Amino acid sequence: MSRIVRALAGLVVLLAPASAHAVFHVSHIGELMTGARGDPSIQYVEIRMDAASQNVTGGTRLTAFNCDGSTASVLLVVPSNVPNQGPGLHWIMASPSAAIFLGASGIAPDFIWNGTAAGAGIPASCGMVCWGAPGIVPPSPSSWNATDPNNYVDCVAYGPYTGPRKVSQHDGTSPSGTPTPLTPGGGSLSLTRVSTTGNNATDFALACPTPTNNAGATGAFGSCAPARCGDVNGDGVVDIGDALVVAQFDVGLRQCHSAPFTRPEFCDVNGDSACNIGDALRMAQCAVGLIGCNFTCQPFICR
Ligand SMILES: [Ca+2]
Ligand SMILES: [Ca+2]
Repeated sequence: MSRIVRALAGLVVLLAPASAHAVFHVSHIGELMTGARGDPSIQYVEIRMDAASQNVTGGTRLTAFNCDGSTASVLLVVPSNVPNQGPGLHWIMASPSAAIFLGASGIAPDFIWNGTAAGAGIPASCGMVCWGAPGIVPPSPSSWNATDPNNYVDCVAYGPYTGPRKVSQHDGTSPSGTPTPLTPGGGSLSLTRVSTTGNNATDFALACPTPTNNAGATGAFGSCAPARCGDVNGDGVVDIGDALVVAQFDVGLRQCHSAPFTRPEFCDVNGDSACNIGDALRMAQCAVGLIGCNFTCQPFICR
């Protein structure tokens, strides 16, 4: 019996450091979206746990930085832990209220903030969103600086963001690297993590939103055609309709992210970092079968 007790005691000693160093920060921002269903205040940030026991979330912060990083707005101090833990599990923080987010997505958020107030939202076209806290367990929020990206577990910088980024790798967390040129504010697609290399530019893609709460329920904001280069009107195909929208944009008749030009990110099919008649021509050529339609897009950002 005593041998078993000793073995168990040894096991506890072996396991203790691992659990003590990993109660919330072996996680990443999995998804980020603002402007779902055409409502700028409907926003969410989804966290994905990458290991067990990452549910000690109470006291962590969600903070949005503006385009040059000169302002950092704390959107939410997470009020409690989440009940469920395990690798691959998620939880979400959403705006503007539980009822409105439930109505828009079909699922209940785990936590909410009110993004309708000025400065209380995730910027649509340029910025950075950080979540987390320093330390082994989240310390008192008043004890640490919310404007320093290095204090967080994960940061996602996007668009032409020029402010400070996360370079720290404390407790095994990832740096943010180069901002992704993609943006979370298109209204139909979310900024979705596809890898965890520590470089936002390669770790994120636009995809149909799949906000998933801590109970494992996944929501949606109506029908969503998968992301496709050249499909600037988001109807799932690249055809003459897209060419027309781009031609109209080129002469100033269309605005980015205003229907039908809902996905300007997929305009630059010829890779010259601009969206103009040259792209419309290629889309038209693809529509009539002169060239293939499997384009590769350079992200094009309307400012
Ligand atoms: Ca289309
Ligand atoms: Ca182009």
